[in-house]
Amino acid sequence: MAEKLTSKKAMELEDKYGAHNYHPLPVVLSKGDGAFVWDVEGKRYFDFLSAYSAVNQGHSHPKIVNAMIEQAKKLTLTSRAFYNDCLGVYEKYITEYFGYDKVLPMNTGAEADETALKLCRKWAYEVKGIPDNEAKIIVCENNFHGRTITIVSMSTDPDARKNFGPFTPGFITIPYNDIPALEKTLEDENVAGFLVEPIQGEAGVYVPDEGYIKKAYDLCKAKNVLFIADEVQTGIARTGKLLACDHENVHPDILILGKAISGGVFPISAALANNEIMMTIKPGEHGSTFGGNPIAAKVAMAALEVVKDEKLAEKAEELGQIFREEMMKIDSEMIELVRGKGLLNAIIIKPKNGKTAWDVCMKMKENGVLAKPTHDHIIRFAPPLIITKEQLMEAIEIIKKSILSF
Ligand code: IF1
Repeated sequence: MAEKLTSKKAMELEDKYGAHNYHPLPVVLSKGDGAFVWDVEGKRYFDFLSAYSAVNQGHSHPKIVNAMIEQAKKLTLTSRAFYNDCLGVYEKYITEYFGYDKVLPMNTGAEADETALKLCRKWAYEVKGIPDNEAKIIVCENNFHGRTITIVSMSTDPDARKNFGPFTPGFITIPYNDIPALEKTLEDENVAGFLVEPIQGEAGVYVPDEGYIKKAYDLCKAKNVLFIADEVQTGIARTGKLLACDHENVHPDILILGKAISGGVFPISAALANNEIMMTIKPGEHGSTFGGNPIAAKVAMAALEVVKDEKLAEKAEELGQIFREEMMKIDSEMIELVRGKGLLNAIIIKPKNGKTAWDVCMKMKENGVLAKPTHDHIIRFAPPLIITKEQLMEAIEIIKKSILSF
């Protein structure tokens, strides 16, 4: 009988045989259902990370899992060398769902961001008429768009860039939430696009001023520059609307989706755009082995259906307000700031007696809530959007107790 895998053994295996490209919280999960996950020893936790907002529909949502199982038994992968009976149906579904002419299906968020960058450059040369190899794309400081070398070429995070050079040229960095800086940079005739997160997730749930996204969009349109929204983390109902851009009625020229487009069941991402942009890519100019595979097509349709059927955006809006109100009531000098939108929230922790955000997360883990610090002093809270009000209140009590224990 193979020895039962303990948490300790599981962590040892990862340490010995896996790359050390993460420093996980010391908890080994083996089961997920709805807002909960269980560790190997059977202890239950509220999941307040949702795999960085990929599990918005809750762990192992039956409708999504069944869609995957049914399709997997029938046809898993054809590649795009041939047609199949799932992709076109999915493409119609998702383009009507978000209001675009076409979709380019990929797998990870980074691939969808790379696709958006390629579409923007292609459009720059073949539609806007920017001189060859002169196209520039504006990005924001403290952005996060993935881990490929071109994407970290846009990053301002030293840890993301150190010893990964040389970097891809053609990017201009401006401060986030700074309209004058954007206006000035748009004077450059060779600017083709502006790539921005409607809320900067990794930077610590940095919510820009009201109206920032709309003003940025308008400035881009006035200069025939593409407004490209990376909604990999903020999309799919997380911030209280289907898309974070919906809070300001902005319809991005290129929309980048990932994570919860699959409910965390399968790696699925997409770039959506209208024909003027999308048709600049011709057969053989871009693609991916798994992009738009039959399982992804069925899983994404089921996951998006759940968002509508279970009114996850409305729930995120309502429960998010309760969460922030309750966090602001906690009488602790460790809580410097509470910020967020919908159920994408964060608290900025001020260290106390040497205790940091990591210690708060370890205490919450002990008490049954899983969350993880980003940038040392910020704790992000992003539960699955299917969490009930009662469950949220129970988790809030645990968070309060944990913080007040210092
Ligand atoms: C990690 C956080 C990081 C993203 C946005 C694209 C991607 C992401 C706005 C790329 C991915 C993940 C990646 C994961 C941790 C998490 C993350 F912001 F969500 F917390 F890293 F910053 N655009 N975010 O947030 O999508 O290729 O990963 O599918 O890399 O550590 P991906």
